[in-house]
Amino acid sequence: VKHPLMNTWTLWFTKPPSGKGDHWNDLLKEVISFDSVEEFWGIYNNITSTSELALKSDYHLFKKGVRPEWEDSQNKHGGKWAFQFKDKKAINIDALWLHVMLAAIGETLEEDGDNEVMGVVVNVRKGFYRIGLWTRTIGKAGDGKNGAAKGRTPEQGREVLMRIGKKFKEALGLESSNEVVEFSGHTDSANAGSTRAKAKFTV
Ligand code: M7G
Repeated sequence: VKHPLMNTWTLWFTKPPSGKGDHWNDLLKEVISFDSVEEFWGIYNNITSTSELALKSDYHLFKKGVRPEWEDSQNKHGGKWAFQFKDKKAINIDALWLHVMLAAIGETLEEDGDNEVMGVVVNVRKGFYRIGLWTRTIGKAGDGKNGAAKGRTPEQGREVLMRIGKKFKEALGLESSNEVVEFSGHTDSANAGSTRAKAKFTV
């Protein structure tokens, strides 16, 4: 018996650069897609755990049809909630990342009709692990373009993103801590040349 997921998900991997000629596009690889709980566990049990990945590796778990890139048509007006765990030895990154993946595929991060969650990402870096949640919009009003969500006022758009941010913070086990989870638009990230763009909202 297979227990179907609400969506089909694709796992992607960014391998660390091997030489100086490597670009983002050479390093990002599509791994596998799945649409059931059983397939998820089969894959999870057979891939390298995050704690064993080399520095500069990433896992990306995105809805099928969305590339884990700012440039994708479904990401280009969006942003992300993200948190950096700077004390890498103090946390269990494998448990945290598993929890976040289960929240994503179990659809507990957003409500029916939000249509915001594009995927989740873990970055393995020298000084931190970062876990991110990518959203389709940045909570503006409008007609579905330029960071807006159709049929939502700016206030409603922002409320949806804040509610998702709170759920994400819970999935990270940070709900009762003083730590701050930050939201930033991908356009800011792209312009800053790094993911450390100025946060628009925090939870
Ligand atoms: P990062 O891995 O998000 O954060 O971005 P880091 O600075 O903590 O390592 C690192 C670099 O990877 C960026 O400066 C870009 O050169 C490249 N990069 C990352 N992302 C998510 C993208 C993307 O979506 N599109 C493109 N073109 N480059 C990206």
